[in-house]
Amino acid sequence: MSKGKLFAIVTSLVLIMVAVLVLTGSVSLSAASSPFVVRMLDQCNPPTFNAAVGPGTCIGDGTITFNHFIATLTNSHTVGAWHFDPADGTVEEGTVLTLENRGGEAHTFTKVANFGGGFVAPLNALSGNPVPAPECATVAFGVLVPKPESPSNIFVEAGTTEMGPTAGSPILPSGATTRIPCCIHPWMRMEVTTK
Ligand SMILES: [Cu+2]
Repeated sequence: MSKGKLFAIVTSLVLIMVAVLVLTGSVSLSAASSPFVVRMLDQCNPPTFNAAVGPGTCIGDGTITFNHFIATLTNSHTVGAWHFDPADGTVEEGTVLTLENRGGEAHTFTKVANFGGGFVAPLNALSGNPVPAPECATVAFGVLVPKPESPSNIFVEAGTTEMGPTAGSPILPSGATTRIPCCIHPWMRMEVTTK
């Protein structure tokens, strides 16, 4: 083999290796840098919510007063400003969900078998979900007791971000659609499908 041919072969091998490194590097980089972001949103108005429910219930600069919130829930059984964004999504195995609470109140990200009520009885009643989902609450002496926090029942405080489950894990099994409500505001619902 001539020196020229050898040089050409070595050069092309090096180029292929560089290409492979760049490709695999960029693939893992894009997978790591594009988690599936779930936003938890509301528009609670701090002065009126904190006066009605208690100090620290609501922070931020939301514009929907407590009275308007209750009136809307009574009439419509839902308040649109309290929602997950997106409300549904399809994710690849290995995708890590990021839970961003951009609202002024706490919300939960809770896996349930079936949608139902949460652990706040008045909000269950007004939203037309009288029976709590067992993954949200147990009933003890007629009182709703929230289920403790766990990897499938994640409480996200206002203005904070938490790591959620990974698609393909038992919480978000592959080839299935998983139902996820907020156990405080049971009309807040989303569905995640893992490919
Ligand atoms: Cu909520």
